Amino acid sequence: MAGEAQADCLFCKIIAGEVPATVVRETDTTYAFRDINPQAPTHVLVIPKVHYADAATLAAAEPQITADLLREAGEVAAEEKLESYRLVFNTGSGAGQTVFHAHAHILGGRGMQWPPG
Ligand code: IU
Repeated sequence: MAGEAQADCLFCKIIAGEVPATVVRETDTTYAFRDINPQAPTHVLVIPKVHYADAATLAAAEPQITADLLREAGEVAAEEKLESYRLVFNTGSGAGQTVFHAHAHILGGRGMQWPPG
């Protein structure tokens, strides 16, 4: 059912402590941890503890948790002392989404190009 932990979901396993991750912050509704394959000096993922496949699906079902997630992204950026950063929600495999549990990438600590590749 939407929102419930999925046995085959990597990020649900991270939340459950079944797959290791370097935790940066945790709240009642969100979890932030360092990306295992960082694409910038700072690369943190913020995820909701409830399972939804992508950010838009999460937002439609859980607007408060979506707001929590965005606020937490800002808290991570502040703690990591990022003056500027990129917040990315890859949505769909064509856009590079590989884990189908909603997540925000926080990327910072280097210059960024626009448009992204
Ligand atoms: P994507 O937007 O779905 O491609 O992002 C998934 C991210 O999850 C990607 O950057 C991976 O490096 C990251 N990741 C991780 O942090 N820990 C893991 O155990 C695995 C993937 I597998």
